[in-house]
Amino acid sequence: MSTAEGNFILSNVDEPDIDFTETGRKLFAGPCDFIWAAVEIEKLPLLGPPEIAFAGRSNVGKSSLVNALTGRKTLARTSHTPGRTQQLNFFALGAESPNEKLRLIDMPGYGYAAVGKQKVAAWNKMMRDYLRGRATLARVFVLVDGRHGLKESDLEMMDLLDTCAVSYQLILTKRDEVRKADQQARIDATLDALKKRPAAFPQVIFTSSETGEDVATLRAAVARLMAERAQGSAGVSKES
Ligand SMILES: Nc1nc2c(ncn2[C@@H]2O[C@H](COP(=O)(O)OP(=O)(O)OP(=O)(O)O)[C@@H](O)[C@H]2O)c(=O)[nH]1
Ligand SMILES: [Mg+2]
Repeated sequence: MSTAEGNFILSNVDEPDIDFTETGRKLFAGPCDFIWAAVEIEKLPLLGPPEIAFAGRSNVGKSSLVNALTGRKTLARTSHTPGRTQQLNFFALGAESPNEKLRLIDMPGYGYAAVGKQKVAAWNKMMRDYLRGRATLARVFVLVDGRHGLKESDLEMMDLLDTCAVSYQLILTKRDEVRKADQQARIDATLDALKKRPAAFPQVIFTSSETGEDVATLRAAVARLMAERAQGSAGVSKES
């Protein structure tokens, strides 16, 4: 599936049975560095490799999941207090250019009012502008607290992504806090809510950044996405 350097071999990418777990492991096992923080939409980094962004309500576990994916504890700053992440934080996987393979973007949370209306409005605008207009954005992972399921503000985010035709996938978080007996029902209810949403990827992953449960599944989903994109652009260049 992949070489030792983590480069993708593109044959058979369309086969649903291919297991991307090992490719995903290798993709995230390399160096990963914080490269950029943006508080204004005018000051984003130049376009580079594909980007995946982590969005979700405040305190849902976005920064924790970036750390879990990359196997680090303190790459992204986390906190018990909502409103920790206050800018778009860019992390480069595979070190900086020219070896950069993928960027992870840890976003501020939505649905949190205690920082003041003006600041929330500014964050929301920046997030929306980024999500709507970033050419290299491959997928947005919308994180939802697995203990509570979808909230109104999540539906609003999904509306925005559907309207802008930005591909997104739902991740339920804090699986370790949800009784085993209730986990499948939570996944099913979330899948149900996705049915009529055109830009939603029809798979829900239920992760725990505490225990690492299903983090490998998410790595594999990202690896598959990368391989599909690489195959897509190879196809385009072949035709032109
Ligand atoms: N039990 C459990 N706690 C988690 C998990 N993921 C995150 N947390 C906790 O949830 C709190 C918020 O985590 P963050 O990763 O900072 O959340 P965030 O979505 O980045 O929050 P903002 O930056 O404020 O929007 C912290 O206390 C984490 O330890 C998880 O999988 N299980
Ligand atoms: Mg955060």
